[in-house]
Amino acid sequence: MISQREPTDKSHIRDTAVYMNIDVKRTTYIIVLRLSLKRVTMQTITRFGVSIEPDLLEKFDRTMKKKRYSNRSEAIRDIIRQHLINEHVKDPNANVIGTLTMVYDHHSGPLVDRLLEIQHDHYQEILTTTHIHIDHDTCLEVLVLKGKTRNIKKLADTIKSMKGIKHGELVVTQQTS
Ligand code: NI
Repeated sequence: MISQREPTDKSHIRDTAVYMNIDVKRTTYIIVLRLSLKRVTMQTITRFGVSIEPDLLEKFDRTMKKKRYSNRSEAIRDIIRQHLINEHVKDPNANVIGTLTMVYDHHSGPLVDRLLEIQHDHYQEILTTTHIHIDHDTCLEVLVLKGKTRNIKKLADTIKSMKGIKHGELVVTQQTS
């Protein structure tokens, strides 16, 4: 059984009024429920049970504590969200947003010119760029990207495979939840 926190916002209870008018002779019951809009729109939490081998659960709990989760529910919710995002961004036509982080030596032949050229070719996908000079030779550059998975991955792969790029990492998420 998974322990789960109740929603902490209890303000809807304050706004809930119940009026009862009971006419016993007529045996009619009129019940008026006035619920606040907040109560109606508040997302409910569903509890569910999970069957799991003890040793697997033990490993999960160890990892969960290492990652600073205070309870299993929060950890499981994050894993589910991550899984859904991973599935979403797999679709070549999905709208994604993310970053490409790269490290390179700016002395590496025509790399800088080529990088600029590629970025101008993809101005529609690149929202912004940040360049930091790490030391005399090395640069860290971050591109903030937005567009279809297909185009973003193609751009990232083109840059990452260029001679002189020491490290490149693409991180994407879905544009809206
Ligand atoms: Ni630099």
